[in-house]
Amino acid sequence: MAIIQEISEYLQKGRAKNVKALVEQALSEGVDAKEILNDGLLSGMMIIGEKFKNNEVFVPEVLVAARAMNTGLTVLEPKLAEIGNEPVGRAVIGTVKGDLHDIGKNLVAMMLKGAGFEVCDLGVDVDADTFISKAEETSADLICMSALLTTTMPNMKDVIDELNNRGLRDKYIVMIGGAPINDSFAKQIGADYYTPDAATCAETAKKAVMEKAS
Ligand code: B1M
Repeated sequence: MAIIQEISEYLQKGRAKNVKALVEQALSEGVDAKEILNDGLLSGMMIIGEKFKNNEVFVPEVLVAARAMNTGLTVLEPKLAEIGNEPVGRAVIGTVKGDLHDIGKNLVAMMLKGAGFEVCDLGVDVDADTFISKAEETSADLICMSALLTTTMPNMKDVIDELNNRGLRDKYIVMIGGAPINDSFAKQIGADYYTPDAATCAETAKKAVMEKAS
């Protein structure tokens, strides 16, 4: 089996140690770092994302796969920095003010990373100013917000209102999600996209960034 394929398959099984060893071996054999990233790590993570979307795997499997991906990325990062690998885009992500739920948000962050985004995770209980300041500071393309409580959903609108107040609304693609969120709420508050799960969020984010750039 080609080493790249092996990396993808061990990643899908969440075998971080094997992924690390194989990435090191591939680099020492002269395999291109971008090929290891795109066809090994990211493609493995996209397969897991698709299976998660189709209920073929569940949260624990995604978490161990993401951990394996991060282990592989740690080995690869110095090489990627040397060759100046550009991310697909940059995202800031957080759970909105007043809300401490972070399991779904973490999954979305991992999937975005798995899709090739540079992700700045702001954590939980994030206010509008923090979302916007960090987006400005990191030259983000996307502002991604998660909410799990009906009482904190309105805080997503505060971020969008504040973007409008600062004349920055058009600069960012705003994506929202979380169990109580739906498409009509996204339209109502002026978000660009609602997506129901982490894998769809990553796919949509990729398309949205490409569309905006074209
Ligand atoms: Co809370 N909680 N909780 N809780 N909790 C819910 C959400 C609740 C539905 C439970 C219930 O009553 N049945 C309920 C909300 C009711 C409502 O508002 N309608 C609730 C409540 C009331 C509360 C407290 C108020 C309870 C209390 O203290 N009285 C309190 C609030 C604290 C606060 O936030 N201020 C509270 C606290 C907690 C814990 C701390 C105990 C814990 C959180 C631990 C943590 O996150 N680190 C917790 C948990 C675990 C839950 C449940 C059981 C599970 C949530 C979860 O992690 N799901 C939840 C009930 C439930 O949902 N069944 C519940 C798994 C996760 C993978 O799914 O986050 O939906 P989810 O993410 C999905 C999608 O929504 C989507 O992708 C993920 C899947 O791919 N997604 C996005 C998420 N963000 C996205 C962003 C995107 C796109 C997609 O774009 C940017």
